[in-house]
Amino acid sequence: MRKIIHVDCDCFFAAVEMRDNPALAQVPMAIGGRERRGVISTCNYPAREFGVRSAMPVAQALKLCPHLVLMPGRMSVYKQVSAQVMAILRAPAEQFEQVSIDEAFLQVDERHSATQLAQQLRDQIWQQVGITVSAGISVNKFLAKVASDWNKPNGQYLVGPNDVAAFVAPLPVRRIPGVGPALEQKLQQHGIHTCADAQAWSLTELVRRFGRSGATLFERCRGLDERPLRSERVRKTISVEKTFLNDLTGLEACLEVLPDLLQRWQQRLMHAQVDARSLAPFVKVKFADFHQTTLADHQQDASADGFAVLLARALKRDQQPVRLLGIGGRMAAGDERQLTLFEVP
Ligand code: TTP
Ligand code: MG
Repeated sequence: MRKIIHVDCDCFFAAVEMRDNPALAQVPMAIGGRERRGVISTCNYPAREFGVRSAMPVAQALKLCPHLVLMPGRMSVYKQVSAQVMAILRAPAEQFEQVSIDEAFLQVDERHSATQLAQQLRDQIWQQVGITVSAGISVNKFLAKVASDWNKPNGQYLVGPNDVAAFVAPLPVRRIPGVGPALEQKLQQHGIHTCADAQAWSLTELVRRFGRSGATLFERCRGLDERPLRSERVRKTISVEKTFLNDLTGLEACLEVLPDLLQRWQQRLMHAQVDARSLAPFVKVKFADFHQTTLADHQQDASADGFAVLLARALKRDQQPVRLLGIGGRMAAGDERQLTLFEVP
């Protein structure tokens, strides 16, 4: 039996703002611009009591909560905080999958208490990063994800192997990731509101009525989910590019910047400990009107000469001046692990 923990930060962007300015914790506050047609990214829990929600137009949020404090948002800070959180979560995991900026799955050693580990990680994030997170612990990704919402904010919930049947039976099908409003409505028309309702249907019937979603529903409504954690995306290419202050005109001008690009690219390869000879070269050209083209050729070497040939051919595709040039190399299929092991920072 696997042990999976799903961790999701509480009102993430808002939590970072409240950490840096604790006065904001006492008032309803949201991240969102006052510009026309702006939407709310997220809001703190006091704001949620007024009905303010993510993706809601700012104008509507202000109607629900006229004294809502609006913050413009600081994406670069949120990314840094996210990286800190992810580093803490990744450390004890046997397998790790980051799902979004504030959310990740960990698969942990079956011999350890996942409940204790989750508590420990939440404490550590609070102490070292200064925000609260919630966790769900269960035997698969689906159940862990639903469980992390159960005691939100700043809580955790365990769905143990013996609790699965009782946990899913009353669960509204809408809580199953992948069941959106449209499918929910369709299911309701067939009398399916909860997982228990769906369990009464055979696999054949579910698939006949709802296609592939029906097959997934058949599993999820029983609390089944075999999906493995998807570890880091495999890196298949290494490339560098440059946007020019003034557009370049003609092949000559483009060839002049090639040595500089090549040098930067070779540095990347060195860091990644990858041999240029194992890569198929490609060039990328973005023209003045932002039209973009990529040209690859396995017959060419990933060398100065090879790139020059590709560049000449790519430029023939459009007569416009060039605003961006890029060069890169693609791993041959099956050779990808090398790049994963030596990820470039
Ligand atoms: P969520 O985890 O969906 O939301 P949250 O962390 O703000 O709140 P919760 O406590 O319910 O988990 O999203 C994470 C961040 O992603 C959120 O802080 C802001 C951003 N985001 C948007 O910018 N727009 C959106 O519509 C959503 C849903 C999230
Ligand atoms: Mg969140």
